[in-house]
Amino acid sequence: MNIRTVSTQPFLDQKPGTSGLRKQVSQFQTHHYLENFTQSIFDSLENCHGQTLVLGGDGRFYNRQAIQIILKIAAANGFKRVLVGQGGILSTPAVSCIIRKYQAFGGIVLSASHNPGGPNGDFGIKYNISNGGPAPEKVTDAIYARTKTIDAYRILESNDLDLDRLGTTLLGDTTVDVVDSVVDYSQLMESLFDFDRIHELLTSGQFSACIDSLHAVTGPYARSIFEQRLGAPVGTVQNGIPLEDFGGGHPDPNLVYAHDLVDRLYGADAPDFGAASDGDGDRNMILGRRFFVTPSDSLAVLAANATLVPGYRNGLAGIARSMPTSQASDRVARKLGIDAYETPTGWKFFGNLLDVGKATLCGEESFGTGSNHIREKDGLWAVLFWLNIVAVRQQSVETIVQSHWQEYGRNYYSRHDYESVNGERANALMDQLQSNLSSLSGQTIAHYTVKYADNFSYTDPVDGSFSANQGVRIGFTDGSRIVFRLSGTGTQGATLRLYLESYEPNSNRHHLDPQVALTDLITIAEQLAQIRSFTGMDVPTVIT
Ligand code: VG1
Ligand code: CO
Repeated sequence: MNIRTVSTQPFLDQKPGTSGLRKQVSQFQTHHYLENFTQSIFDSLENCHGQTLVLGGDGRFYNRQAIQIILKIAAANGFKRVLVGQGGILSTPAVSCIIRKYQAFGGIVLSASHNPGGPNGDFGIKYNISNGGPAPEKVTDAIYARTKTIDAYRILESNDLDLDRLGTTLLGDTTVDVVDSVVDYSQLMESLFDFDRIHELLTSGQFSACIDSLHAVTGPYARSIFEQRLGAPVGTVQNGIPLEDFGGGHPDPNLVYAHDLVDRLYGADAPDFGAASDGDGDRNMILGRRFFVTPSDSLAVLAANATLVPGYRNGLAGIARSMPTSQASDRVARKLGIDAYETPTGWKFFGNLLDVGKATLCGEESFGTGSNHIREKDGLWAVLFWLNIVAVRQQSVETIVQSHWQEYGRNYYSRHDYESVNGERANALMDQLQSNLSSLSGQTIAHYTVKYADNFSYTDPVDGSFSANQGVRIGFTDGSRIVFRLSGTGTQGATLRLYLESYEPNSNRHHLDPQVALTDLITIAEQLAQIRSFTGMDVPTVIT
């Protein structure tokens, strides 16, 4: 066995963001770039000798090459066993599932999620710990610190492995198991949901669904679960073969980027149910016939109906949401008499709450929902959850959401993204907002009175870790909110996210277009933040 120690120099831009390290493919292809980061991960772990690692990615350009490199570095660092998805394919939730099932030490997911792929697109790498969840900040901070001082990495000299053939190979002293990408995950789904009832629904001839994988990682999972196992007609899954460039699209499940699906659900002969997933399969969009379910509402509806689903029959311990996510789920928690938690953006903040059993369901406004079944958000899990509810209630998606609003009131919600903004100007906008915060409290703007204006910070109730600067929020006395933050997942310039929420208890006013219902708040946000003049943009690039 020939292990080489290669001298290297640090790259100073390897700071993980909201969800791992994301850069343009060309950056990852720079000599030593991926090697440095991988070695920095392993150097930051207690001791990887004799441990098991899970490895896979969303199939984007450079996935296979990266896997070969990481396998050889893992072997040189003493891992006893690596489980790698066939063809290099594992969705983010599947990695989480496999880490937990086989009690692995951790896992590496290769994905830049919703960012476009291909030679001119983005690539990413994230590390998950032994609970199956994203590394918490103390781990990503340690990895980042290591990337700034690293001077060598270790790599095994060996031929590339065949990633397409299932089975076991020795790589130096390390056992590499190429495993089926889907089977463990689909068994877990079957343990949670009423597959018989969903099968009945999908084969009844009375109900049709369209699942769009956007040419990304969920294709094999969706075809296996919905078409093969649950009997939905072939063709129910569209864009179901993972492509290295996602067919040139953004694998982002929202009304803008999943337009093929949206056209079908709003067209003639629309199916009853539509869903799309993102690049790495951890997020989802749910549509009914000519009806869009806001992700924040989706979390609230799943929570309110959880006991209809076998895996949650005994009820929920608590519900956690990220700060910008609407407060709709808090209302459900109140009614159920369970705790509601508010965390910073990013799934890593839910890990402790799930581990100690404080939260059962978690969600983010960015189309991510999940539960304690794994430690990641989970796109197809949410689709199955919805189908299970529809199958039990025998009602349309629209009826289910509308009756939810009747019972709880409607939290109108929208997110406005300003993408590819000049970084300095975006920071200047946030600085300016920040400096005005202290004078805002108590002020009346239009017919809104400011109740609080601050920059959100969070102390983890389980381990006490503290995270500051998680977004500027302005709350009004009637429960409405405006939130501003800069994205931590982009690779070019900055993305400003503006989140808007207002509450409407009166069911005669539940039919409005959210952009209309939120008009006043949109105007106030512009007044407070001077978005137009700072960004030079008149309108957002994406509205969800
Ligand atoms: C975005 C979303 C956040 C999500 C993150 C990773 O982060 O807002 O809710 O957890 O993406 O999701 P940001 O920092 O760009 O707002 V994924 O599916 O890209 O792993
Ligand atoms: Co994702």
